Amino acid sequence: MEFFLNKIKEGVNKLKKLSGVVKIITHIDADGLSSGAIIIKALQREGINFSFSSVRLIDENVIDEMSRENCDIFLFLDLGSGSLSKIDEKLGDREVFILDHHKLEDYDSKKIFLINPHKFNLDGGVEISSSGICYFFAKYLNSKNQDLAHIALLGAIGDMQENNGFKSELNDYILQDAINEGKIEVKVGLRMFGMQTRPINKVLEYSIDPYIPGVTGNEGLANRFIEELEINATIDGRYKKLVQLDKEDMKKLVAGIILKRIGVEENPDDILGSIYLLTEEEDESPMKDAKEFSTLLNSCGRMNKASLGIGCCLGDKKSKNEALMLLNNYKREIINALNWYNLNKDKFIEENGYVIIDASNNIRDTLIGTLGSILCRSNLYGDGTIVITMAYTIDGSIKISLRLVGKKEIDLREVINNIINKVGGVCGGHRQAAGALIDQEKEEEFIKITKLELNKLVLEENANGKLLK
Ligand SMILES: [Mn+2]
Repeated sequence: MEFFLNKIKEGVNKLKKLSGVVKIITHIDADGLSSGAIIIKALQREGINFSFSSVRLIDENVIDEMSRENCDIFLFLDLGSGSLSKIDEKLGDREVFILDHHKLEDYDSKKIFLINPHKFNLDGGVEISSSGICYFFAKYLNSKNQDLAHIALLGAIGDMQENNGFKSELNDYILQDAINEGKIEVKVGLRMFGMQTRPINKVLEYSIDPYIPGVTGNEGLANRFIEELEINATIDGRYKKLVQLDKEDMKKLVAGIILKRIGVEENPDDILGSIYLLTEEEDESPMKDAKEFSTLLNSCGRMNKASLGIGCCLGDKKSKNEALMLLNNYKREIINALNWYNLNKDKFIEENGYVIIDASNNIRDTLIGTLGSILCRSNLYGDGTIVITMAYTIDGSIKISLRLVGKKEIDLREVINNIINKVGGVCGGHRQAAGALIDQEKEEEFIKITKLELNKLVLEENANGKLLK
């Protein structure tokens, strides 16, 4: 860990000695936008000139575009580690910094200043996200930037590095900074998504982790469950939000959920956990609870409004208002995507161990991963099923996304890598969520090869006794 932090310090010292215009390139997810927000604020404080853009994915076109930019210094945030040789080739004449936690291309560049935890035997999937790296970078640049620690937590949470607490010294350190700065307050409460914003019945119906047997996934049963608890759950005939329940009712609810889980779930009382509240945000806003905030950031990115997300991170009022409106549009689009899925359910390729959902022009390409994630959490497919969703992009490519139902010893990044090696295209991601971009004329070929590869994988799994169902 010390070597890793020293590497970051070294990067800061190198940047300090350089002059010229900086170009920041970030990924569009919550971690990428948090990374961008931290670095933008830090550069502003130093009076360094910069421009900024955000991308879904690094490919040759993006790097080509960058090479035409009139900039001296490039900062790649939350991406770039998989494209070292290409970046080296096209941007070798400029100063390039990569602050990223994704898996590395096996390539040794002398020119790129790469800060990546995997190089230091740290697990970038769990121990630190890119916004965490950017936070340390900013803090070493100027100790004032300690007031940005909470933004790094949004990125870490967005990248699923929080699971009933952070599981690494690095993330715990950032959390402590955020608490010391008075920006974050940690409370123990129900580990449920939407405490601040959603009506109770919806929170219960959609609660997958923790799972509530006989309630999760069923609107009628969720409503009946609330009735049976005999709590004061409504105001003016409408369901309250969880934060509006009084203490006694909250206790009844917690007890009721535990009762439902006894005998069915492994740890029935494992429903309470840390909740991270942003002290400066208003109650019941989607930016109060860090989990909801990171979801909001993801929506901004997916709706091609990255700068709004960054504005929200930096506390800009106008961005916040616009982002709230955007969130509503986003929800509407997700519902449309789910409706499309339901109408076309019988048309998808569904085999033992996987399903391929090709939405072509019917769903925005940036929503395809979200659709996959929702389908994985909805009890529609068996544990271990690989859910592949695809959609056309505006520039003639196809965006592909891989998600997994439940937890399983499978590396989706490796799976897509194998396929893309045969089909052509670019890919990246993590063990539990991976993606790719291919040309539209490769659609048929991609599906054919994916089927072959996955059938092979399922056979191997079966032979190993790890039955995919
Ligand atoms: Mn990330």
